[in-house]
Amino acid sequence: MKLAFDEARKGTDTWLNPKVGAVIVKDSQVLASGHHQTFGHEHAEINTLNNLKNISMAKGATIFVTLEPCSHFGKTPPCVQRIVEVGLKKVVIGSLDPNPLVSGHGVKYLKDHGIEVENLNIKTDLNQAYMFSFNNHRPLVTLKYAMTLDGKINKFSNERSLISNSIAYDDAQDLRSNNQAVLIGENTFKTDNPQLTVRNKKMKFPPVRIVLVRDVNSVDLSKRIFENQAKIWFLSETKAHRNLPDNVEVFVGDWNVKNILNLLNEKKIQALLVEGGSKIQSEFAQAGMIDHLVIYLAPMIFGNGLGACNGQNQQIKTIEFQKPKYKFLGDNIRISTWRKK
Ligand code: AOF
Ligand code: ZN
Repeated sequence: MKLAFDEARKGTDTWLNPKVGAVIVKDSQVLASGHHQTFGHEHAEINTLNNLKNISMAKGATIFVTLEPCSHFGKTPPCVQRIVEVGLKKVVIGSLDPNPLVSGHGVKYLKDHGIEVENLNIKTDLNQAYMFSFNNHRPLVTLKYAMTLDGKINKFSNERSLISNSIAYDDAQDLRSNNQAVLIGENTFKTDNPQLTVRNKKMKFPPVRIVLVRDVNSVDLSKRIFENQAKIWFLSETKAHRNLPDNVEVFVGDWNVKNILNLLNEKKIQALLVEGGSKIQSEFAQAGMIDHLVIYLAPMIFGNGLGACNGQNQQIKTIEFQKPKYKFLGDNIRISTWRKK
């Protein structure tokens, strides 16, 4: 199973699908291994069976697969059918699949067809957001900001301040690439003018760039976000009555945190990165909707400016986090922590 997990981690473009790996074993010999590589393509079990020298070798063998094999027709046919067809004798799984289309049904199908199934019930971080979003019906929320030693994220509210060094900046790109959506508020959109893209690696499924705006009709179309083809979603209070680029979608509504997370859940977004600014950060904090916090601390003080969460509400409940981890990135420090359970 350890080999199967090592395989699973090789999947780079699985996007909304879990990372899954598998290994086929007979007479204590590893006959083949494989993983799910790309969203919409073959699942781990199928790739592993295809890696056998000869498909007849599957007869009587055991497959170790990190997640319960699927039993539904999705973008690919059910893996359980193929497992039965090729005559595998036993299936050892890392854990059940939380996807309600599959959960428990995969195991039942296999058992109903005379296949021995063992569930090792392994808890891992491998598909953390995938598991979290099915179990909590909302995406896992990471809040990220760069901060000075006096707790400021900006010197003035209408001008961009440089805080992070280039190593911290690169690290934040990796963080973006681990999320399926990146969210900013209107003020950050206007003053920081970010592209919100992942620039340090090629991604088949780059994160959707979400901007909260009062009125999508007043958005300046010369902003840098429009220089890139990755999807853009505007969450606006008013309907668009203008032509927008093809990669733009507009959602109209009252965009409080609860409604934002409901929309993203409907859109199957499993991991959301909130990237500022101060007002939106405060709103997520007030709603108690921060699961993971990443802070880049820079050795400077502004002596003035906007705090990480500047809200109006006087009655916010304190959100407690676990003992933080830290890492030096040059002269900056990355602090990361998970919400206390
Ligand atoms: C497996 N092995 O390697 C993966 C599974 O649309 P589809 O056909 O690609 O199905 C996607 C769903 O299949 C996904 O939500 C999850 O429940 C399961 N993923 N299952 O047996 C795999 N990636
Ligand atoms: Zn499958």
